[in-house]
Amino acid sequence: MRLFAAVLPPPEQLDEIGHVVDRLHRLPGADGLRWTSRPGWHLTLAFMGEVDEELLPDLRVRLARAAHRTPSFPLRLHGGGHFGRRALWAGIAGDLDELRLLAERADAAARRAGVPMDEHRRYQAHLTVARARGDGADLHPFLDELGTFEGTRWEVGELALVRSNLPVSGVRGEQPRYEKVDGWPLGGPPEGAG
Ligand code: 2AM
Repeated sequence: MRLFAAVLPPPEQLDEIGHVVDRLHRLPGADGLRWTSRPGWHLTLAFMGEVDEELLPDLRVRLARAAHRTPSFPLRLHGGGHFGRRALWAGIAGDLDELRLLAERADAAARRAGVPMDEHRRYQAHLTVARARGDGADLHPFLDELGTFEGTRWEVGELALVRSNLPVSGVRGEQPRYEKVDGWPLGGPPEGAG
């Protein structure tokens, strides 16, 4: 199955960015973008791609350990950014050092469990709200609106393992469906307890 590790912002914070994205939908050019589906909004920590079922038990143990080693930390959604002309995202502020550490630990957990991971790119925390079709699009009008957004703070308390179900219908613009398959508390109980 296709998997990734993620932080899932709470509903209140997703509503806040949801209101901004509602406004983005009304801007010229919005129909040309593919807007990501809200129930699936997440901050990717480590993308694993197809993972063999037989690796799952060890992967789970290692992700639990990665979560356990990381104390909970504050984040908020803040402003926006883009990857070239292709992806439009909400940015993240708060304890980015701890977020980056959690991403590195999730990546290392997957690697050690035998998941072939891509080479490291610099970790850029983001929440993708839209992707451009074809050759890309001018995302600046959307960035102007996103730029002033300041979300409220929340305490990240969980590392989630999420399954990505790719669309099978062939309907143009259909989005992957994301499904949380497991989660581990940050900081967790002492190892060996229980
Ligand atoms: P994105 O939001 O920047 O597109 C599930 O596909 C999640 O994993 C997405 O949030 C996506 O990031 C991220 N991801 C990272 N590398 C990926 C890859 N090579 N293929 C698909 N998704 C990837």
